[in-house]
Amino acid sequence: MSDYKLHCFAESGNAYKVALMLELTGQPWQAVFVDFFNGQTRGQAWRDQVNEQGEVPVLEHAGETLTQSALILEYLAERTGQFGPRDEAERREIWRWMLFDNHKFTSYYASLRFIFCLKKSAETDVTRFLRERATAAYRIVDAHLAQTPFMVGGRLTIADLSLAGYVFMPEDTGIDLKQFAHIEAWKARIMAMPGWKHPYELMPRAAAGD
Ligand SMILES: N[C@@H](CCC(=O)N[C@@H](CS)C(=O)NCC(=O)O)C(=O)O
Repeated sequence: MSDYKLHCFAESGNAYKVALMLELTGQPWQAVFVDFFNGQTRGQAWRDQVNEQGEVPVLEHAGETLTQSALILEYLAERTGQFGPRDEAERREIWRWMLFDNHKFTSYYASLRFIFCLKKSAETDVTRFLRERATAAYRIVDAHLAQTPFMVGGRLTIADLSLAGYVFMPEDTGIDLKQFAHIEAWKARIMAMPGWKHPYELMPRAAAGD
């Protein structure tokens, strides 16, 4: 029996952060498919019974229901003893990058990808604004990674797993990701971790035609 149940869907980079953590730490886990594109997370039943914030990912474990990927990553680091901070200074540094990720790096990129690639919106001021903001956040992370192989403490931590949510997604957002050479090298280091899997391989998708 799986210890962990992760409510997720393949296209969710926020869920991928948690799925990859479970996979890299070798936890038995089970994916529960969320039909996001048909509005499941917007329904009252989902909000009443699963997550009042109306978001994926949701992790069920040992009678607890956890939401917010950064908090879930910290929970898993504490329970597995892997990829967490070694001291208080590292803990603060990890949270500093996870907050930056949630507010800017993931947030602008994921919104752009959703509107432009998945919803196939035309180019508008909104897509241009999101691309500019996402590019600025990528530039900041790229500059940090020019000095260190991983975000905090020179080794893979949950800060990297948080920032890595969307970087393996294949859709073309109109940002030339090859310009971020240090991010590309960091991605290769993450892909080399034993147990790494692509998000579309790790989490369930709606059946074709759904
Ligand atoms: N800060 C949240 C963001 C979660 C999030 O935005 N999830 C998306 C799917 S990838 C979602 O459920 N969005 C629904 C909505 O915003 O209405 C986290 O890191 O868990």
